[in-house]
Amino acid sequence: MKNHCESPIYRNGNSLILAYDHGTEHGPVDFEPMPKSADPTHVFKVGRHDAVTAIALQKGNAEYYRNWEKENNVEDGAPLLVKLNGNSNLAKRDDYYSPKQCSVQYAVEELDADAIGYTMYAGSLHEDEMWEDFRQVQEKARKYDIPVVMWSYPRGEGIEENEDYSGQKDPDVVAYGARLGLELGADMVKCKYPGNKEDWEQLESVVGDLKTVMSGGSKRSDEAFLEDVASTIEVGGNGLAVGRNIFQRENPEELLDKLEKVIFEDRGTEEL
Ligand code: FBP
Repeated sequence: MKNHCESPIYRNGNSLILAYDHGTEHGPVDFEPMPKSADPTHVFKVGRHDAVTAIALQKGNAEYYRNWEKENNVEDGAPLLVKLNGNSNLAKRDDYYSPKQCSVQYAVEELDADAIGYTMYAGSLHEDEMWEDFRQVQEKARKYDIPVVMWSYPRGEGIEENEDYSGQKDPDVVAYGARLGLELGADMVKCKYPGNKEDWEQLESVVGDLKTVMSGGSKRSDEAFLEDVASTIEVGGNGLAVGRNIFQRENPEELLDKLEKVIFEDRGTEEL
């Protein structure tokens, strides 16, 4: 873990990452509730909101983003986090695996990335392979001195066989995934919200000073979503990485205004 406090992906030590890799992970179905969100430039524009400290894109959209900035003289676009690996849900595999589509070198030298992201499926039959991929990514990122964000999503056969396992938001499994972020050398870990403040507090107790952000999840009401985010901040979380709860809204700016207060200005939901 390194403290990249000067990195543009942080503001007052916290982050709001606008994740837009869903076309890879889930397919265009995620854009159906808000068809204009299928147009990457619509989401790039949403990323200009002050609350957004990074936009997370796969390689192709990252190239698109940099061109869009250049062609439109955009100077206030969100810092770029290039997501190095990803997988579609079209593939048939024996267990979870997320292959790399972009190198750290390409992300930094060609795309001018401010940070990189990597999905880790600890617990999968392919864990060994992913740890080796991550080792290379992490060591290379150190050379360029940019933050490494781990999407830490433990899942796979090994975990599912455990009779106590309650699903991908199982608090023990989520906390284990967060801890692995620390142990494997990430600078920030992105975890599923286990469902309540106490469980996030438990997670915080096992990661030292590692930055943690809550993964947005499927769309819910403004109130419910803000409550979850505020809960994580209250017990030491560092913000949010969110996709659907932003781009599936007609006017995401309204929610971003509120998230800005909660994440960066230490305001409780009762003050919004
Ligand atoms: P959401 O806020 O929409 O949940 O996005 C967060 C994210 O991590 C995305 O970066 C990614 O596309 C997706 O969730 C993957 O979620 P899962 O693997 O659980 O389907």
